[in-house]
Amino acid sequence: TAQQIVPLPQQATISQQRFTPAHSYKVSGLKKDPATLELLGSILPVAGKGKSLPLKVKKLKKGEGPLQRSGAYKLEVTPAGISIEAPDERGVFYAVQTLSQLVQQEANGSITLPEATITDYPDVAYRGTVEGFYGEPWSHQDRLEQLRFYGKLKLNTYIYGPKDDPYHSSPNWRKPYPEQEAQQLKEVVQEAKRNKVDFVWAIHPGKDIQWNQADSSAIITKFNQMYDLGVRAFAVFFDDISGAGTDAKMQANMLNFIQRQFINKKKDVAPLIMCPTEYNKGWANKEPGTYLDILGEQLDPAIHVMWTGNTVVHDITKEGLEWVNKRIQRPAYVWWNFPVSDYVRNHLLMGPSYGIDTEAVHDMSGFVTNPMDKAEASKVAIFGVALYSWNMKTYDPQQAWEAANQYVMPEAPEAFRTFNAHNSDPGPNGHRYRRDESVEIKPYIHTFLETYRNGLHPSTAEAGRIKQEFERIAKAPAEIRSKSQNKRLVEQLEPWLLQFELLGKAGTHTLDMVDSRMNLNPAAAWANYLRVEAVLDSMATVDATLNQNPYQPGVKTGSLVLTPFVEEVYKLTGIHFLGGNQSIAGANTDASTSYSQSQRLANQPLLVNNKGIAYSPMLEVAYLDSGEYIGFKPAEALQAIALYFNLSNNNLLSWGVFETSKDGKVWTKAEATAERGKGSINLADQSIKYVRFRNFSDKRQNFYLKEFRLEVKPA
Ligand code: LTM
Repeated sequence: TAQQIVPLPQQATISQQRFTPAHSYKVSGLKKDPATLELLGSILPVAGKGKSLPLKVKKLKKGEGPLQRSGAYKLEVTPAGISIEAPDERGVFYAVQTLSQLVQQEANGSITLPEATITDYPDVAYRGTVEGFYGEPWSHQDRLEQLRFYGKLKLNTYIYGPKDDPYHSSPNWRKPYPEQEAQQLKEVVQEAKRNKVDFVWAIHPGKDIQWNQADSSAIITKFNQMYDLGVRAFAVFFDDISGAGTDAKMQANMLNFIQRQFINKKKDVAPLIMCPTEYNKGWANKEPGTYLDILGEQLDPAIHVMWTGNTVVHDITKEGLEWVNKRIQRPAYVWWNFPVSDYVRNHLLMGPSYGIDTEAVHDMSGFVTNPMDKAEASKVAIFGVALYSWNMKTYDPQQAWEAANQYVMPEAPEAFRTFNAHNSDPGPNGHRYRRDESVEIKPYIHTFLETYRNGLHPSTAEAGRIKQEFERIAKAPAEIRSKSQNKRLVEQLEPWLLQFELLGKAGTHTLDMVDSRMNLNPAAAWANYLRVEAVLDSMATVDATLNQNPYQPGVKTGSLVLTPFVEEVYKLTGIHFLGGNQSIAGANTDASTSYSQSQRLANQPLLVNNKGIAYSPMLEVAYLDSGEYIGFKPAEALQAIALYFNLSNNNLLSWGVFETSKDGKVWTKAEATAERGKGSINLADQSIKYVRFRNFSDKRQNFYLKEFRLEVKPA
């Protein structure tokens, strides 16, 4: 049925009966487009000699309405032949993609087709992804595979802007790519063309741009180099910068210059895209006539302006878009920061793509998602975005997610679904963005816990349902590893698969422990208690040894509902058996805290362990307003040894001061030296109980919170 075609066509009549084509097909009207021909040849018998059925491709007549959009098509399938009408090559390619979903290979080797009439077109003109995250960029192979995936799902945009590509951003944006990288990008561009995806190459020059002729020319020179590699779509990003580069008038001037001197002169490049510095409402100056209004008034109307929503990482709402669209005087090009995980690197975001407004079709010019550094794992979320942006009104996040689990791991969809259902929330984070997790089991867990907290016997119905889930969890990783043909996906999931399997075991033992305790079998309960403890220990080891990045090291799974459940039931049972306050294996009981007064850093998580306390590094620009400070108060039992900082600000000590205190009232200046905002301070004075860094100037000061860490030892 039509429901089985992804993304869902706008209008489709598809018969229940299927027929076997009487002959092979003779293709006419298909202009030299090897990719579409090849795809056709792989799904249908395409004629050599003898009798044949017509497969006619026609250019759709010029007219009005959605069928004129790039990628639109009409497809008609009858036993007498197939006809495709489309306004462009992309539309023909999409018609053949749809056709490939109608064709079925039968057991006897023949193929069958249903009779079908389909009229289809995209809701949003530009749909796809922006590889725009911090951290290790996607591999070459990952990119090629993504583009094939986009082609199948009728996504037409891939914006290339990995923050850690030095030739996209500082320090090397002015330089050409070295030979090997250039060659690989050329291959990526070719794969994009085959899949009718616009490869958009983005430059991120704002960290050190000079507003002069030399740098304007440097951008155009670089764009020309990329043009020579085959690139036909371009973007300029001004996100996450501070200083001179943030000036709206200068940005608009420069972009208009690029529009005139490059975009307009080349006849074959797509509209220019820019990402503003104030790319979300939370950071936007709301005063009339400021940054966004300046862009709105001065920027050539042909240039697209990106927008992440009400905050950096946020749902996308119609109201939010209406707000910004008025200011930028054009529909925003949405940059959705999901399922990107560069700010929560110990989590995977495998849940549904929800929180994107299905009423907002007229309020956006494009919709791209910023994915995880794990390209294959990101396909679940990207699948949702493909369905949403093609046919918005019919988009149902849950249904799309169910279909994605099938589509991305057809060999083990149930196991994959189980894994994804419990790996979706990013955990507490500086953006305060949270996702639902473990939705189906959550009510049972709540009831169970309420009962158990009161020392009562949870009902067998609840306990049984929960145990069944943990058993499923324990089995899912092995099934995924053995059945999935997608080795790259399994590799990207592996640390979390390992942790998930352990969680399944810990949970199963937990239920056995409670059961034996309630059935007055303390010996068995105790044995299970020790089993839970052992598995929690293993989980702590995995967390402390795998995925040890400096940002959010470790491996979290089921972190919203299931892991806290196991930990609490283990703890309650420990109290029952052992009395007192049992600490959870591997968990940190350190009472060190931050001692900060800063609006910007209020939600920034801390990394605390027995060696010290640190701010989780921040990716975007940080600031302290006049008088604000960031600092730490180590736990009573600990003594501060040294403070390490890397705030990436050349004049750090001209506006900020490091201070220590015994009581949090009287502060003493700590002598510090800093090179480009980086340094350390020795604190080997036993009486120091507080350390902080304070902005003593009379205005806001920007910096990057790359490192701010207090080393401690037992007092
Ligand atoms: O979102 C934008 C426009 N810029 C950056 C991204 O590079 C980053 O991946 C996300 C999520 O951390 N946040 C940003 O600020």
